[in-house]
Amino acid sequence: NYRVARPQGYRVSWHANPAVEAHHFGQSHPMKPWRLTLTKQLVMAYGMHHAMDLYLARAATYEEMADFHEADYLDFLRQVMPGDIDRPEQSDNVVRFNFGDDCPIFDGLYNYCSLYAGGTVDAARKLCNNQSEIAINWSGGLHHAKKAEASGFCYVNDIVLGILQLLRHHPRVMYIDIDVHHGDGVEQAFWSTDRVLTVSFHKYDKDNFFPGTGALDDTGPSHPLNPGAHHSINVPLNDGIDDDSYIQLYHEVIGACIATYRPGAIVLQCGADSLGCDRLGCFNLNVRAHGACVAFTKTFGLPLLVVGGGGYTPRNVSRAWAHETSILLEADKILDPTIPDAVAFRNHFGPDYSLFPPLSELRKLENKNPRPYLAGLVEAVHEQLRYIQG
Ligand code: ZLV
Ligand code: CA
Ligand code: ZN
Repeated sequence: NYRVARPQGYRVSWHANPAVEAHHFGQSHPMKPWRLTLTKQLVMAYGMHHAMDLYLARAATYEEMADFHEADYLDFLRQVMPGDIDRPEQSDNVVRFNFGDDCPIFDGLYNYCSLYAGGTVDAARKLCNNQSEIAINWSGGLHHAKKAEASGFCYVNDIVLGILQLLRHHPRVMYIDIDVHHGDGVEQAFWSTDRVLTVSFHKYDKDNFFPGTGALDDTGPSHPLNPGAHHSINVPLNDGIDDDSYIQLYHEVIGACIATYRPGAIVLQCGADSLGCDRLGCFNLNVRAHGACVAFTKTFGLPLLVVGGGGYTPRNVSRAWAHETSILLEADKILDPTIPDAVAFRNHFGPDYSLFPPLSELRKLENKNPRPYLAGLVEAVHEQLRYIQG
């Protein structure tokens, strides 16, 4: 038992393939795979790579992706070319599979998808073999992809593929999603099973915020013969939620869910678009509060698969994910909050050069989540948990 041999903390593995970082969604598209380069530079400048097992992610195979995705869809994804978006003979499939402005067809698309998916599948397998206790893939977390449809910048649902691996070893897996958007693709994939409990915190506005699902009462198919009933937990929020409210809500909801459901493993999607100052988000969290969710999740000591997700202000995405890497390594207390002189692209972190810039003060945002509203959410979750067995 290496917990004795390594009193320092858990065995942490890092799964990445640098080829992912070089892909481009297009000039004006908010998704920038380059944010992964920035994250890696910070992690290395702090020397954190010395404290983890580093794995070069393989590309997921077609067959591995077909564990969730339909062959028709994967065939299209594999052969499609950038110009096809305007080719009449492809237009049926472009529409059917939802390619377009949110999900553009760019150079190397299939390579990009299979690499980020491979990282998550590898990470899940390391956890199953006991070769890792906490496995990280910041390039994964693409929670909107459906079995035969691209959606919201996501093409292959690496999270679903990772959970399917974990389900080979664990009777129950819990999925937690702190991206500002609803984790609809993961929720839908496991809508009919009681072996996965999905919990998403997100901005909810049916008509004006993507994807428009994830209301408090969307709790799973309610038919009494369906085991998946009640196994989707949604925590719908309004603009401007602040650090203290979010952390308290997270502790209450996640603490209660884990106590009731008793999962064998946890998958945590750490979308960084829930930070203040995100280009697409509307919450008001600082890096430390986002990290506090990761820290709390880790306290349960369960096998933990950590993935990225959204995050559209690259300098802050990389700060959050570097900080969260340090939390998982139990090195957060010893990192200098001033970003090391030697970091590549250091100019991106000015003028403060801090890991913890005052994001919540940079853009004045009213917190439209009054205390009684949040208390009502917690109460509703407790009520829902009465239907769930661990
Ligand atoms: O962070 O998009 O609102 C995980 C994640 O959760 C929409 N899409 C849909 C509904 C109508 N469309 C808008 C089409 C716009 C296409 C291009 C943008 C371009 C520039 C700036 C912002 C956007 C954009 N798109 C903002 N929000 C959207 C959403 C998709 C959000 C996906 C979040 C993904 C990675
Ligand atoms: Ca979410
Ligand atoms: Zn998002």
